[in-house]
Amino acid sequence: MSAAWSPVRFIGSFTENLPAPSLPEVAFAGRSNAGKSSALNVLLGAGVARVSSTPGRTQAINLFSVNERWIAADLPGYGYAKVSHSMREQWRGLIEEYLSSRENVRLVVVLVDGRLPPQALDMQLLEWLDAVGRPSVVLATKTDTLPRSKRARALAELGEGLMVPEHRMIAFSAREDIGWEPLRKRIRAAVRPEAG
Ligand SMILES: Nc1nc2c(ncn2[C@@H]2O[C@H](COP(=O)(O)OP(=O)(O)OP(=O)(O)O)[C@@H](O)[C@H]2O)c(=O)[nH]1
Ligand SMILES: [Mg+2]
Repeated sequence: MSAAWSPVRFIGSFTENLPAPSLPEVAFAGRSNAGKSSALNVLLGAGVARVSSTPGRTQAINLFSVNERWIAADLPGYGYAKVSHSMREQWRGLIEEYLSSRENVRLVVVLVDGRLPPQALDMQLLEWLDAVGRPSVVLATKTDTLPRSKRARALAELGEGLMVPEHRMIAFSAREDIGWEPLRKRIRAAVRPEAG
């Protein structure tokens, strides 16, 4: 697929005391079931999604070194209805602390289910990222399920609903080669040494 993106090395699973910021970092966030594991599979290989779905690690921030050049941070999924209030608060604390204070985060990839109308929780996260000055892109997943003729319009409408400009929206599918190169390109640009 892309030799420059391997090897991928699991650094660890953290709810506190993250390793000191070093390489440029790209964070992946999204509602539960948005398609994060599937997208990480495409991008970085199956091992990443496997680690991230191991019980006990799903509520933590999982860090992976990619070719020792940048770090992928897999953030716990949000919006899962069965999670207790205190868990939700814990999640918010962990994520907010991470996203607001970790200085090496160059880009946040927010995955949203491209089949659904704009979701309040996604909007809140995106608005909050803007407010704290964190660059973000929206990865609209599962695009393969939409008729080809409707994809462009659907992406535009989702962007309008989320109030995210077109240049920060990427249509994506983990099943078909849709959006893979645009996503990689975006990440490459974000982690370039001179970009920081
Ligand atoms: N058609 C289609 N289905 C997808 C795609 N990506 C994910 N899915 C499906 O959507 C469901 C959730 O995908 P995951 O990748 O497990 O999503 P997740 O965000 O990691 O979900 P959790 O970790 O369980 O919160 C699964 O049934 C996937 O098969 C895609 O690009 N196209
Ligand atoms: Mg997952």
